Amino acid sequence: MTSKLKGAVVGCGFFAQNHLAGWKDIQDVEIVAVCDLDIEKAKAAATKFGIAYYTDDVNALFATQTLDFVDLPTTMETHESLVGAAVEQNIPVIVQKPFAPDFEGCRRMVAAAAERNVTLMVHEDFRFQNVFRAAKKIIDSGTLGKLTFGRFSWRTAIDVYSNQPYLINVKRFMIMDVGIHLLDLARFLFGEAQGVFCRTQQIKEGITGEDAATILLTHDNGATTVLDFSYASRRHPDLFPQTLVEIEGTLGTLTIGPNQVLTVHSDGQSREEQITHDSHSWTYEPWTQIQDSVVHTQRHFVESLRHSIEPETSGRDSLLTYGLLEAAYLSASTGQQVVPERD
Ligand code: NAD
Ligand code: 89V
Repeated sequence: MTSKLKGAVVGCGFFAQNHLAGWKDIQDVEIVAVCDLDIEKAKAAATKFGIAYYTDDVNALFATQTLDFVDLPTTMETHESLVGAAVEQNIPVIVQKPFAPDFEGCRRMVAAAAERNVTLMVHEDFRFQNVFRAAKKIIDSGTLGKLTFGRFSWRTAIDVYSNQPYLINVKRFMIMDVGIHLLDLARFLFGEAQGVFCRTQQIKEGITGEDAATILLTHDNGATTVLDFSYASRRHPDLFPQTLVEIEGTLGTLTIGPNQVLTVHSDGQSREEQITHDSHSWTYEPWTQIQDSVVHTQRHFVESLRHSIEPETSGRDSLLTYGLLEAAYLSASTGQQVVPERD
């Protein structure tokens, strides 16, 4: 029997509630401490999740607790200093997306972790949804042949601003908040991309950044993917938070339709399966799919620590995703296709 990994959660806001609940579902992890600048939030989390230690000071946390890892479900402008503080103590880190407000910040965190050989993973959860793990297996089996085209579509009018009011005032909004998930998915399923074209739109009045975007990627393997996503799409039913997908290859097609119905057409035959998310006692609609993927992401982090392997969405790997994001913003502002930076 190996002993439980002892972790701390820094940041006890809106999305951290899912992290805290998720860690409870992982048998070989114990969250021993929580921290939030707002001591009331830290105290509430400690009470709700039965955690002995809470504080509003991350330095006190590191000074008093023996930790195997730290989880940072805070907003991006806090990541560099918090990651830096953990890495300085040689404590492995999992940090929420977006990784940092700019590419340089991402690079500095990756360099700091590499210098001390400390595991750094970005909590990028879409690729850990059951339906995308199933799609990846089918692609890797060769059933679709060589991939030629993909479309990833995420469109909703959910009121994101009530739970995450800071999104009203961010300059880089939709690509940072949701596009980043689709860029990671495109890399996960199609591999790296060498060309990025992007158009952004601001549809809702009174916000600072874009709330819709369309990105076209040219992949190294010759495939084209289109990523379209919007917080201003008034559809019925509203499928939040589902991603609809079409993937074409030389031998067949794969689609992910509403309610995670995955269909494969290949070799003159069609098969259809609903790939549901796992159920947990604490999840609720419409967030269940995302909440379930939080647990899968956390498990992957724990397995990476247990087996001393680099996580799929390590800080280093995530630089490739953030290179695409930077290229998308540059393309949107110049109207030109952009070659992404790769390191
Ligand atoms: P939030 O503002 O509700 O919570 C952040 C908390 O961190 C706040 O309570 C704040 O006081 C605390 N904090 C900030 N700096 C701190 C510090 N130095 N020490 C201790 N506590 C500190 O934010 P949120 O809406 O929960 O979002 C957090 C992150 O989660 C964002 O980056 C967001 O994009 C991401 N998110 C991801 C998903 C997903 O599906 N993966 C969904 C929603 C949000
Ligand atoms: O931050 C996020 O990832 C969220 C989402 C709704 C996509 O979970 O905004």
